[in-house]
Amino acid sequence: MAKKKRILVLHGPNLNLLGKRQPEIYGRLTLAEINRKITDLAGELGVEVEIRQSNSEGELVSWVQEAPKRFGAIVINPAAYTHTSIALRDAAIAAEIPLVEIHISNIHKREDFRRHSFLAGVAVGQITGFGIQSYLLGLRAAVESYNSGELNL
Ligand code: CA2
Repeated sequence: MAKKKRILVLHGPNLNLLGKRQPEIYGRLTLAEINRKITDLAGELGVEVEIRQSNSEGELVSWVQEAPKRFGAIVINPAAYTHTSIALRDAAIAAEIPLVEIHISNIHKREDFRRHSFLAGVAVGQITGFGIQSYLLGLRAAVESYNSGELNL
């Protein structure tokens, strides 16, 4: 039997607080509940997901760097590092596997500083503003990119 495709799902800083603060922006589901929905969809799509969260930029950079050894694509909500991290962008370029950037809120409808993403230019694409559905749409997009062999360059 063919080996299942593996996709790495990364949550950036403060997303461990989901469901506990600012529900008007980020919804009422906790991170564990969102992860469950991602895992359920992965099952339906016939792929395996590994899901991690970190508040540390360095840890996220290392995970993106190492991803190609075990995963065929990355779905990432870089959270605030979206707007600040050249290091994450450089790691994404080096990884050379499709990376899909997602956001729960629509970053283009919020403060000006959220409109710029350092990752968007090296991602396959950006999905923003669909609430927690953004993760599920992102997973679908990552599977499509993985299947079509598209690189994030
Ligand atoms: O909309 C998104 O998904 C963001 O990536 C979320 C980030 C924000 O900095 C980006 O501009 C857009 C913030 C994540 C913080 O998550 C919290 C969740 C609950 C309570 C407080 C923060």
